[in-house]
Amino acid sequence: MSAVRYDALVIGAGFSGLYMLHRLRELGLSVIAVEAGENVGGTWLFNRYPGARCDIESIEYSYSFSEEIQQEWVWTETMPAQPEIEAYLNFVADKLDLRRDIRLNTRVTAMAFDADEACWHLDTDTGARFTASHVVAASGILSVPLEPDVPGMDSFDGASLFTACWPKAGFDLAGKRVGVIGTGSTGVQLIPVVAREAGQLTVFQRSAAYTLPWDVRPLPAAELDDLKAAYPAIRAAQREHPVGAARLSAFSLLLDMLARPPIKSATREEQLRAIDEHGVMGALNWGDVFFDIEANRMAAKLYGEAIARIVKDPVTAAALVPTHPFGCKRPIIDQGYYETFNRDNVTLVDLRSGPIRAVTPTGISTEQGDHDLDVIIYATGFDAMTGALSRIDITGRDGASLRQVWQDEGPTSYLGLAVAGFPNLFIVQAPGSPSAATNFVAALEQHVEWIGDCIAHLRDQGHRTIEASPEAQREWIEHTTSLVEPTVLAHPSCNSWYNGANVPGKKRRYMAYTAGIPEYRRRCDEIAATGYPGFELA
Ligand code: N01
Repeated sequence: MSAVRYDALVIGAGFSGLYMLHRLRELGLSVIAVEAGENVGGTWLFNRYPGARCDIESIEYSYSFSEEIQQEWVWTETMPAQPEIEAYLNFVADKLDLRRDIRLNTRVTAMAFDADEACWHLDTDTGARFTASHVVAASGILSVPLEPDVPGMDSFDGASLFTACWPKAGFDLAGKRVGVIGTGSTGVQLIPVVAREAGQLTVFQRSAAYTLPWDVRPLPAAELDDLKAAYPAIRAAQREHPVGAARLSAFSLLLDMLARPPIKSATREEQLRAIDEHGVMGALNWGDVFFDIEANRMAAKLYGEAIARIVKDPVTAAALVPTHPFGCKRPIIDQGYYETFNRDNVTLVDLRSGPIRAVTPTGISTEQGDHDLDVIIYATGFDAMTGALSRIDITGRDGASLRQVWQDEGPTSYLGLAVAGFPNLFIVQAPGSPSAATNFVAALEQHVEWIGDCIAHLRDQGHRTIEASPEAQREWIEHTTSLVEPTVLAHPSCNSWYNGANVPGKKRRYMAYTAGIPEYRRRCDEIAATGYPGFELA
């Protein structure tokens, strides 16, 4: 098939891709979005598992660029569940008439930069080929599920379900013996819901979670109307907030902790009063937990005491206490997670006392014993930040392979937006961007707008290419790394997808920019206003 040439091609039609397509179209460019899925929605299309929900308030986890959209769309809960976000993104796609420029069920498999023509040639799994002067990868930071490497997975006679590609029609778990592997954000959301439905639930936990209880409530129409009327102030506050969410969220909770007194100078009575009054939240709510590993361990111990007040079986309660520092993995909020372990039909298997040996035809065999199951649910995480683009064969200038660069140098970029050696390729929320440490929607809007302005500038000034310089890239990564060095995030016991530790062989580096979106925006804007230093424009 012959290639069609566009001014720009967007990879992905999730939250980032939809807005990028709209923005570029508004600039008068010919643009197409190519999406592997059967519909728009990205992560909010695939992660349809029971209990899937956002942990940021709907009125902040939504596009701010269109007054019409934010006034028309009706959120029904304070924190939106997956079906509502999927419906919202479909509404946006229709409202902005985006579908005519989206090619669904089409996965980009390879792309190569043509230096003579200053463009990218792209191949897809349908055989359709495209050529575009600019490519914007809006392929998501958590879009490639990580299948665990457990021997015998294929031998299981029951049903194997993966949270990140949950069946569209749902799955009836009623009365079944269900095993869940994984207790990250996904597992913690899923487990209470499955426990209510399944006959028997066995949770296989390798790392215990820190998770804070949270009430999600319906948003009455009158309250939503008030919020909509207050949108100018809400969006302005959000814009100035380091995590891009000024109202309460999992992230803002952590930020608020920084202003609290240190646990190290709290008396035992003060510590106990904290968990008397605020439960598990009170255990962690101290100003020194992010900077002092000893303080962090004290908080973890207190956290264990708070769990023991909820979970009745003392062995289960002890097994639920995390052994990694608080803050290393993403903050989690839950609806009734610990209470779930008081149910008669729920059993916790602490894999720290004996790991999984294999999946067998009848269930899961661990070093502690065997468990017969009808269904196994894998909630085992993602190859985050670099996973999606590493699975495309991307060849930049002089034959450079992006997959190889990230393998050799670790997850690198300039400004979390572009990688040296890959001209005219922008990445929405690449490693080194605020992304994973913030409200993703606020972060992506800033990126989409900056990228759109940059491409318009190139067009207006007659530049054919833009490319990050290796020096600027090195300095940027040194800067982002230095930001986490004084914190527990840099502690060797901190293992998470944020630093690639969950993927065997992935070079370890903390991948998010942690100085907050306003400071990040200031830096990006300054670069744009001063002729794009750190980039070569040709
Ligand atoms: O993935 P995770 P997730 N045997 O990597 C375990 C976003 N999100 O999908 O920690 C046994 O956090 C693994 O154990 P360990 C959010 O950004 C947001 O839960 O490696 N266990 C861990 O317990 C989040 O951070 C929302 O020891 C195995 C779990 O699987 C990100 O997505 C909701 C294993 C993976 O946890 C990812 O969360 C959901 C094995 N072989 C997700 N392999 C909200 O907005 C892995 N594990 C609320």
